[in-house]
Amino acid sequence: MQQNDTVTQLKQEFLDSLEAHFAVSLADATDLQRYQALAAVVKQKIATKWRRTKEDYRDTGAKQVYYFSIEFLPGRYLRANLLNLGLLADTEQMMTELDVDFTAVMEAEVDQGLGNGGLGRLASDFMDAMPSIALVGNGNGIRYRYGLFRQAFINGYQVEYPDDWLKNDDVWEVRQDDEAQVVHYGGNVYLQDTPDGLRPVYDGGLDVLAVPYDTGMVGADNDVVNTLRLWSAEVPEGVKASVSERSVIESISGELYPDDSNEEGRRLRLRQEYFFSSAGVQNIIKHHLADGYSLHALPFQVAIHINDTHPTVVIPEMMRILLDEHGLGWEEAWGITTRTVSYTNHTLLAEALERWSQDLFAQELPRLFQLIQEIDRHHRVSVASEHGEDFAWRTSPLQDGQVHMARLAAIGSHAINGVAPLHSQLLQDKVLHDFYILWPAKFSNKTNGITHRRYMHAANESLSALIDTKIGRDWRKLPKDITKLRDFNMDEAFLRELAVVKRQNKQRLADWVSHNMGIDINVDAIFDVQIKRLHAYKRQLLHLLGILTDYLALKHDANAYVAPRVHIFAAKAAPSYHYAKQIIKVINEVANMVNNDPAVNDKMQVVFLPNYGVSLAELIIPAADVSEQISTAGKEASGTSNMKLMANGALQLATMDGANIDIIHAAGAENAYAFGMDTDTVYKHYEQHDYSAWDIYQNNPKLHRVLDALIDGTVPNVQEEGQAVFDSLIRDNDEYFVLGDYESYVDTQARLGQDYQNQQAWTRKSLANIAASGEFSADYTVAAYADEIWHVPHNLLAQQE
Ligand code: 26W
Repeated sequence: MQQNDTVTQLKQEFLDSLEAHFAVSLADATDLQRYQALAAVVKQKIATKWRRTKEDYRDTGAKQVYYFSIEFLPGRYLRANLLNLGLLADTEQMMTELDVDFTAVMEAEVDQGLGNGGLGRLASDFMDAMPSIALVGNGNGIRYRYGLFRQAFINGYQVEYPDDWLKNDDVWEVRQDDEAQVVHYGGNVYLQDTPDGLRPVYDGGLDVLAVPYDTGMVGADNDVVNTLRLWSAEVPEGVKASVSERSVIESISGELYPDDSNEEGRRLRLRQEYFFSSAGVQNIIKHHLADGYSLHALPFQVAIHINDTHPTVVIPEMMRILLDEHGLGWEEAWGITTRTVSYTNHTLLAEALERWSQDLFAQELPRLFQLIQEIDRHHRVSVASEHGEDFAWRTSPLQDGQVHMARLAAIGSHAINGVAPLHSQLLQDKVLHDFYILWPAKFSNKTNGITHRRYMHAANESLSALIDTKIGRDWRKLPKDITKLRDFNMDEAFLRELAVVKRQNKQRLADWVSHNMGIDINVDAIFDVQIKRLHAYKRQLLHLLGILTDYLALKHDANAYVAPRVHIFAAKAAPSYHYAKQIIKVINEVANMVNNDPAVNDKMQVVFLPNYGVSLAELIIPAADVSEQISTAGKEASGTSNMKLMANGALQLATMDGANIDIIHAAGAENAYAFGMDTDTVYKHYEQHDYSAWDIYQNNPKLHRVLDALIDGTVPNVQEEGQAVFDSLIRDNDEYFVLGDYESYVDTQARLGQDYQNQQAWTRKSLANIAASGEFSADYTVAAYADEIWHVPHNLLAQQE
């Protein structure tokens, strides 16, 4: 069909849909109605491919991958779906012809935020990559009634509001009542001798109905549409539940656990973990048997991947189903389970490794607890003879009154991976070293990836179009082909065009900031960006100390040179993470101070954009000049904003941590700004206890002055918070070595500021980053999981014109 015909047809479908759904004309329709009407048209186009994909999977008996994740962070679907359907340009043209503000229409869609940060967004990037490389893979998670809280600042303090994302209904989901599963909690369980062996008898407890809502995951330029299945908790039909019993049940899918920090677990969280794990596994096995396969064929037909340890109860749940419901023996059930399940670790922070109190666990999931005791016993017996009692004890899932989920995941799966080379190495050498001794072949690395489609092709259309003019469109299907761009790094006209695109994106962000925050930022300045969850180890504080350093220099030293910068922060702090919230307050007060000081604010501005999420990321990332990735070395498993920012031409200011290392390697060290202690140095300090924040403070007058500014009234309105920051750095000896990396950070920033003044040389470095970003495509990441862990076919070239 000619493009014009497509546009004409789309227009008709859109106008018809508006009338059918809302009985309005285009002129009278609100943006929300326009969005919903257009989404309905798009959903229809997805539906046919979706039905065919499902039928095809069933008819061919293809092996299915199920990605179990307690978080998915899809953001908005409309633009991404249009892009993948090949209809984005036509829709834009249609909207222009209709004189409709398409951006406003897209912004009427709620940003679906059923995740905290990197882990959840990675899951959604994988949901985009799987169908795009024709991989048979589905998501399995929770349909939280409320997503991650919406963040606002009042007086510089974070306040949290509920994220009522279903207020206008979700256009994309389909409720599947006939697929509902019952999930059982609590009560007592006894083992009874029957002719078939020991069988559990349940007494009391709580039955919860898990109802799935499915959303089509649209492949890019192909006919594949996979399924993301999110479960919602309801009272089972026929059960008479009081109002309070009803709310206990519904709370299981009530809200996302808003914490990816080191906070203690809660009963509800455990219930959530079991909820989607049990519903998912029950449903998978039900279909497997209905399709005529034997349970022994499960590992050949199904791969269950657990995204961090939150779905680890999948392991004892599978054992329960195989043993109790189907009468298999322990060894055969264990073989089937471990060959089906694989596990990715996403954190090196000891306090973030999940552990549950055994008492709580046994109360909530009594049968699973028995099975974990049995897993524990088998493990000890098989390990102790060769490795000794102490080793067996150290690696046991049950120890010190707790259930150790990472141990259970490592024992009960056939593959364990980290998410960047350094992280995977540290897992082997430190965090999971004992398990590496036991089963070295289980371990591998799968470096994270991102979807260029959302973060580049859709969010930065002008950059993508400019690249097309140089190297054609093949790179959009094979992201590594973007290296061809390197041939143009001496093409001065092209470098100028790249700079123009960057400037337009900066202007777009500046307009947003002006409109939403009332601050006019300088688009000629360096846009220095740090966007990620607020956490001590990510060291937003180091960035802040750098800002204060520049500020004090400009105030007190007439000869100071500071390259003009706009410092851009966006971050949510876990509601219970008091220290992170104090840091937010301090950053906001420093921002106020700087932005309202005419003596400095032609040289520096600081903006903290509220309510960071996927949509805001799509706006900020194309506008970034500098990507701050400054975690303490050895703490950030991978990072993924680092990849998104490099793909959009930002240069990294980075520690040698996580995937920063690989990004610097890919782009070339001369095209990035590495600084700070490496992992070995950090570990040595921890081991030798020889780090003294006090000494650094005493011996560095510049730093001394900066830290004092937090407590001597220089920064206004932060009496308590400034003191808290000061105390954590000095009195508590700076757990994350902020002061240890300070000098190196400040020097590197100064060098970067100088370099930026040569626009052409800077743009050339920017180009080097863009051109090296292809290898960080999630398409390759997922393909590697498929080849080496899931053993399912895929086709990286499944995207045809
Ligand atoms: C107990 C609460 C909780 C919830 C989530 C603890 C820990 C988590 C996750 C494991 C935290 C997380 O999102 N990790 C991030 O995963 C990304 C994707 O692999 C990595 O890029 C980030 O480096 C890592 O911090």
